[in-house]
Amino acid sequence: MNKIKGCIFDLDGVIVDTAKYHYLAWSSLAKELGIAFNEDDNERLKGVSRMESLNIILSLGNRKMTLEEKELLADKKNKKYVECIDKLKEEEILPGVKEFLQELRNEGIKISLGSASKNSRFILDKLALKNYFDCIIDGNKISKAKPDPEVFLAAVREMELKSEECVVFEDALAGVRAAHNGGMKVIGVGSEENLSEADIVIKGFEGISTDILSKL
Ligand code: B16
Ligand code: MG
Repeated sequence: MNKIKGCIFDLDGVIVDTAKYHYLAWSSLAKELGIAFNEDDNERLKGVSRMESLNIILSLGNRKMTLEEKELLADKKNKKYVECIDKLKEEEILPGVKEFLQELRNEGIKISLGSASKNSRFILDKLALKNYFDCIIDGNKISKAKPDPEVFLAAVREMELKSEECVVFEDALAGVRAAHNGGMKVIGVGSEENLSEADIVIKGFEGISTDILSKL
């Protein structure tokens, strides 16, 4: 196998736990709409785009809306979410992530973001992590949701590498499938149970060094 020359990171659930802030914002909107929405429902929104998340919530309440109404609601949710992430602190970077990114930089391995979030740059700024990234591919640059490989293929292209030279770090099954669909290796971040399709699964980055790349 080719030596790994590029690493692509999902954001939510891999670099920082923003799912809890998405949950706060979506539950406040769901409450306003009179739709019951709990943490289990929130699991279904991980890695899914903003509009698709809203569609899932509306379907939970058997509600139909026009595109215009949905756009207003999605904007409202995002305002609430941005209020929450405006307070994000560097301490919220998941354990071991910064050290791992630094090790990749030291070894000359390229780093890209591959996230569905349109707030990615804002979040990386808040966490003071932007300088680690050679490129940022996010929801503003892509239109197809994971498991479509569009987001990761764009990252590979921007890093000027080949898919087989890259590995994706993902916490969502749709993301694992997207990476495989694009011909990349995947390291799942989370539980073996949810991510068994990944090439390797790690619980998190604590104690993980770049040696893991040679195990792929
Ligand atoms: P935004 P990821 C995803 O981030 C989240 O997991 C998902 O819950 C969210 O709906 C999506 O970003 C869009 O986020 O509303 O900020 O554009 O896991 O792909 O990094
Ligand atoms: Mg994620």
